[in-house]
Amino acid sequence: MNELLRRILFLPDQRSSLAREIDGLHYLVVSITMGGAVLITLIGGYFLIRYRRRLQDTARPHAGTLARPALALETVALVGLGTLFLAFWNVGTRQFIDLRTPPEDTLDVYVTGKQWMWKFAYPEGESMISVLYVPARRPIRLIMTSRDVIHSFFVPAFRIKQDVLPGRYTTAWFEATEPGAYPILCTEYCGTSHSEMRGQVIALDPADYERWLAGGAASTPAFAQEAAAQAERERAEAEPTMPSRGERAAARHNCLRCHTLDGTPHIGPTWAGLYRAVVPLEAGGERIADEAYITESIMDPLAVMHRGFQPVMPSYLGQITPPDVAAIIELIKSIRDVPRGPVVPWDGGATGGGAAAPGGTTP
Ligand code: HEC
Ligand SMILES: [Cu+2]
Repeated sequence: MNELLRRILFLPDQRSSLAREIDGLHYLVVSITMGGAVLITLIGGYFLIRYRRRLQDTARPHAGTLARPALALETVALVGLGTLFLAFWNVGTRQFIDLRTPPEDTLDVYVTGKQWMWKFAYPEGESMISVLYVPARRPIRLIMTSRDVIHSFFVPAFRIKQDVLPGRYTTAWFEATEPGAYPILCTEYCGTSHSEMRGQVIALDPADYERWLAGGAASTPAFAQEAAAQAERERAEAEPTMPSRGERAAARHNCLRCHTLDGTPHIGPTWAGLYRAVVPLEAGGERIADEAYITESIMDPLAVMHRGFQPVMPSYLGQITPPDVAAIIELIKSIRDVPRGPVVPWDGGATGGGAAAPGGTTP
């Protein structure tokens, strides 16, 4: 019966000590509400036919004749619904308390959510990303917090779901009933790659778990290695790429107020097609726009002025972190094939073109 209902409702396997109980309440609520809906539809249909208006009835309404039995029926229905509500509430509360109260002898794991991955740390010192190894048939308590926004830790097979908040700890517990790999999902929309914020709980036989503790991932059974490899692939996909991080850094530092990414002229030279282009310098001579030149332009813009542009770019020395500079360089590299026209300062839309001096061109 459990198996049939589980399949009808498309629920995943029940693999924690509490999963079956939680599904039980779910089945109860779903079957009673479905039963109620069918009953009401049948009674409604019957009344529709039985009491439909016939031609000869027009002068003789039914009203008033049923007052007493109707009242009795209504009382029965109300008491019945009230009892049902109390029954749901009773079972639900008890389950909630079970879910909130971990047993005494739990194994504790610290969980940190961040855009867009799960990190796990064991009190003994191990830590890992995306993959949580636990022994099966042993209660595990998760002590969770977030480094950035609200996330939610969800393991469908265990029927646990708990919000994870920045600046606060929340807890959840489970006991995996058998070894296996169980997907973790984030169920609180947390930004662009929310849907890729995944992971795996790998429940191992206690003996295998000891082996993992001693020898690491290489000494786990094949299913565990496969699941760990998949989690690693998913994590790599969720990781933001260098150019996209560069675009965010450039926006944060207001670079994009003066520079464009699509080749259109602006206050500063466009970044489209800049990488490895030949840049004519105000002081005479020219430079190839490689990593060194780009970094110099960011740290000491007046020392390497692009010919024809105004000396308005501030120095970012001490203002910008090396990872941000690297990400911006990767962004500039990623648009080296975007076509750029003659690189001249934007004339502010003034009539006649103004003082646009000849700029550099791509070789
Ligand atoms: C106030 C406008 C302004 C801002 C803000 C600004 N720049 Fe510039 N940038 C310029 C101008 C004008 C030039 C050309 C003159 C020069 O080389 O200093 C330039 C030149 C450059 C160059 C050399 C390009 C070339 O073709 O020679 C790079 C690289 C650059 N900026 C990167 C950045 C980065 C990265 C930021 C943000 C961290 C930034 N700029 C912020 C105006 C700006
Ligand atoms: Cu999330």
